[in-house]
Parts: sequence; structure tokens; C-alpha cells
Amino acid sequence: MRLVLSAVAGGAAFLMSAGCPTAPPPPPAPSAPTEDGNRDPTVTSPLGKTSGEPNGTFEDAIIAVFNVGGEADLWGTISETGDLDVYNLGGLMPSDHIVIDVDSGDSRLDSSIALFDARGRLVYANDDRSPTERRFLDSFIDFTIRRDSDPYYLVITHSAFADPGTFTGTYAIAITVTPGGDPPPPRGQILLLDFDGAVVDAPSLTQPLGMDPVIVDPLDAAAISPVYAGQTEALKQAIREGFEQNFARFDVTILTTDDPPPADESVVSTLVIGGFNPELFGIAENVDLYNLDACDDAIIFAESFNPHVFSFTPTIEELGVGIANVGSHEAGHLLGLNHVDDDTALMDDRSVADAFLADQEFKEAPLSTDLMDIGTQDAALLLYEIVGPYPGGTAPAVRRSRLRRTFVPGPSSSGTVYRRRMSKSLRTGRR
Ligand SMILES: [Ca+2]
Ligand SMILES: [Ca+2]
Ligand SMILES: [Ca+2]
Ligand SMILES: [Ca+2]
Ligand SMILES: [Zn+2]
Repeated sequence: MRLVLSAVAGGAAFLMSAGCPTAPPPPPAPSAPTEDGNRDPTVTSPLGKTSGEPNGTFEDAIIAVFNVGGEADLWGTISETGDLDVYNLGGLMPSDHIVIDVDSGDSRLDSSIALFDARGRLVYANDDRSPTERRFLDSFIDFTIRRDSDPYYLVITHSAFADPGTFTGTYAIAITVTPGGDPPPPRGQILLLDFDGAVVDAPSLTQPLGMDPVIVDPLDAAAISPVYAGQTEALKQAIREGFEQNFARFDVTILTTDDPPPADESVVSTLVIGGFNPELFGIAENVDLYNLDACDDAIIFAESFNPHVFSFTPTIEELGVGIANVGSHEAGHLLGLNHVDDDTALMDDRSVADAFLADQEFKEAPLSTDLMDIGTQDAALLLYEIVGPYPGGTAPAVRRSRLRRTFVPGPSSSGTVYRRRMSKSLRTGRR
């Protein structure tokens, strides 16, 4: 940009010396935005403001003005830590294909963006584009809309995982909306509960765990604690029932390694349940937005559920609920769900360990601030869009957990606060 400006200035000086300028030279384009908004400062909208702060809430959103070609060009500045810039993109309908391309240019901003519907519910999020691409810290979304909504909102901020010095800076956003896309229909999913041990060599799990391969021992109740000796079969049953309850509303089939092999291997994600990790209860290989890959893996370290991490010694049924809730959380990532902040939501990421011994659900809850400090994620709505509802019409009656023990928020007796770890590379979403 600076090269272009100096060329214009030099040209103007040459014309002046020739003595016959017919028009004044165009004003130099600024090399950085003076305020958040549409890149063309002359655009207006009857719907509201087209530039300026404050713009950190859905109510304060800047109207993004699209040309007849379905393109909008925005630019702005993440001016301080926690600055959110919200843009109103107008209405979008299923089959609209939207591409949102962030370019931080010369600035050091590590951007993070998310798309929300009119009710502030998350539709899609991206922090970094694929690590194999140039400018990979710049966010990018390429998505075919599933859900009618007017308006949609785009929020840009810095990554919660930004390095020092990359929390602020300028950005440009190019948005293109093209009609006539083909949103994929929901696709049912099989979750295979692997109780008989596994050697896991997927790099997306071996790298964050720092072990290659990861050897997971078979599920053994006595290895969790001697108080559970002889109860492995009861534990398997409780885990299975917990999964079935959590997924009862959706087209998700729960199988275990004690069942005959799945008929359709192409839609089987595996949850390996067993073994021990000193830091983790569970880990998923990615947040697979809209479940592009129906064959992902996660590990739930069953032996990490030793009674000392809770404020009481759970019964074998309570232990099964806890392992199933953590397993359903990891399965939620494999189906495309992000973290929220609500102890009663399965996708919560920072409960005390006691919280997941009680009922947790796929529900609407505020997004985790690790993702974005605005909006909600409606996990059930997303699962209906991704895997579809239970195909039989009314979901089968599933015995509710009898365990409605009220837990006391705060550190458990041992001070163990459960935080399902997720490294930045695991939460970028695009693969
Ligand atoms: Ca701003
Ligand atoms: Ca702002
Ligand atoms: Ca980023
Ligand atoms: Ca998946
Ligand atoms: Zn998680």
C-alpha cells in the first residue's frame, strides 16, 4: 500500500511540473482504517450505522453493506484486549454460501471470528486457518448456511490464545455471499465405546499427549479404585446408559466393543475408554465443525476418575454417569461442538469434577470465553443440523439418571478443578 501511495504522489508532482493538470489527484487512500466499518466510507444503510465504536454487542452491530455481487469489504482495529467488533450481515438462508476472509496485513493481530444467528447462537467459528496455508493466524470461514436467520452477525476479536503482542492490530475482512449452495443433509453417526484397550497412533492425539503411540489399557473397574473391584460389567452398563441418555434425541447409535461390529464402518467415531493420564479425564482429536469426518477418535482416561478427584466416593452408577458425560463431551467435539460455560451443559469446560457426576445435557449455554465473550452455543440445535433427530420420531424412553445429587460449586475436597484441556491446535476447527 505504501508503494502505491508514493507512486501516486510522484505522478502528481510530475503532472504539476508539466503545467497542465486537468483534475486534482485523488486523495491518497489511508493505509489503515481510521475506525471500524465498511471500507468504503461513503456507504450508508437505512438499518443503522456503517462504522464506528461502540460495536461490542449484537445491538451495537455495524451494518455491513453488500454490493450487487454479494460482496462486502470491512476493515477495523482490535484496539485493546477484549475488543469485540460486531457486524450485521443481514439475512441468510439455507443454500447461501458464505466466505469470510480476514487479512491482518502488516498488523500483528492474531484474529478470531465467529458467525452467529439473529438470536446470538453460534453457527461457525474459526481462529486460525489451516496451518499449511499462508497467513495461517488470519481467520477464515467457508460455509454453506443451514439455518434461516435475519440477520446473521459476524464477530471479530483476538484469539484467546494469542501470543503477547498479537492481541491488537488492524484487520481487513472480505465477505462473499453466493446463493445456490447445497447444504449437506444431517448424517447419522455411530459412536463406538471401545472398552478393550487400544494403541492410539493418530498424530492429533499423540502430539498433544506427548506419547507415540498412546497405549490405553482395557477398562477395569478395579484399576480405577479397589473399591470398584469386580464391577467392570456394571460400569460398562452404566457408561452405555449414560451415553444413550445424552444422545437419545439425536440420530446417534451407541455401540460397544462387546457388540457385533458396526454394519456401516464409514460413520464410526471411536471413544477409547480406559487407562490413566495424570492431567486429563478426556481428550478429543479435534473440534470437527459440522462433522466433516465421521471417523474420529477420542480417549476417556477412565482410571483418572479415582475417588480422590471427587468430594465423595461415587457409586459405580455415578462413576458411569461421570465417564459417560466426559465421553459425550469429547464426542460433542468430534461432531463439531465448542466449549460453553455452564456446569449443567455437557460442553462445559471448567466444572469441578463433581459436576459431571450429575445430569448434564446438550443445551444452549453461554460460549466459553476461551472462544468468544459473546453469544451462546445451542448444542442440541447444532446436533439436529449435524446428525439429525432420532429417526424413529419420538426418542425411545431412556431411564433418566437417578443421580440428581446436588453438587456444591467450588473446588472439591482435593481441590481438583476439572478443565478439559484443549490446545490451540486442537480448537482451530478447520482441518
Ligand atoms: Ca474495534
Ligand atoms: Ca469494538
Ligand atoms: Ca487466529
Ligand atoms: Ca467428526
Ligand atoms: Zn472439551
